Amino acid sequence: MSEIQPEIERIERRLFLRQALSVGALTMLTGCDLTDGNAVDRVLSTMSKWNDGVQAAIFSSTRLAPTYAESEITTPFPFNAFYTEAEAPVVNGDSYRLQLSGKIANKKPWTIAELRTLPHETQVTRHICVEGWSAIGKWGGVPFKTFLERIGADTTAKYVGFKCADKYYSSIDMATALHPQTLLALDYGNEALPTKYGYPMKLRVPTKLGFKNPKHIAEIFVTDDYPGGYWEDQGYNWFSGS
Ligand SMILES: Nc1nc2c(c(=O)[nH]1)N[C@H]1C(S)=C(S)[C@@H](COP(=O)(O)O)O[C@H]1N2
Ligand SMILES: [Mo]
Repeated sequence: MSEIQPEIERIERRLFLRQALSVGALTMLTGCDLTDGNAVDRVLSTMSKWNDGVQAAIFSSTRLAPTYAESEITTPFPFNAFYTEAEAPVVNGDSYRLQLSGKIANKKPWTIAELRTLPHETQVTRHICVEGWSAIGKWGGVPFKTFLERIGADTTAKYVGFKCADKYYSSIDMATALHPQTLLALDYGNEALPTKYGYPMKLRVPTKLGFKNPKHIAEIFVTDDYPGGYWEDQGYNWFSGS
């Protein structure tokens, strides 16, 4: 520890200097002071998009999110959405068909029963919401990589997008879609997802923040065109790794 201490101090000092510089640079480069809200927003948005690239570059497709013991599960697991729990969409499981579009070879819609014939895994992981809470839960479902391969998704494409029954939408990078812990979750605990947690299906992505875990998925699409998302389009950082 004693040998690496000066090195740590050096790095901290450099980070500090660089941060101090970037605030000044923001004013200098843009020619606007920090009271010009729109200009500042544009700069921050550009920085956030640049940050997406950095996060994607350092994202490791093999590094796993921490997993927990069942005894550590948060009970009751919190509900969250852009509306109240009573307003969560009630999806009819019998008539439900998961729609597929974009760069996918076999776009045949899937029933829930068909999805349940695919390989099934469970995970106990932590969900982290930008609103300032986190909770440990248990989800079960089909490894998303298995599903993408099964439908003949073009895994060289850039994005996988999601449209939800409640008009929510989101999208993730292909590397995250193929990550071993990314799950097309059909279950919460040992039972089918209840309405509040996203029946009949949500994407569980423990390597990303909560808002990148779409519930009530109605359609999945594969594309090279940036699809954005409900919160992403309001300024939340798109990559949002956890
Ligand atoms: N369809 C849909 N999915 C959604 C949301 C939403 O409003 N609608 N909210 C997101 C946010 S911000 C969070 S924190 C989690 C909450 O999931 P939970 O209710 O299972 O805790 O769902 C995410 N997925
Ligand atoms: Mo969230």
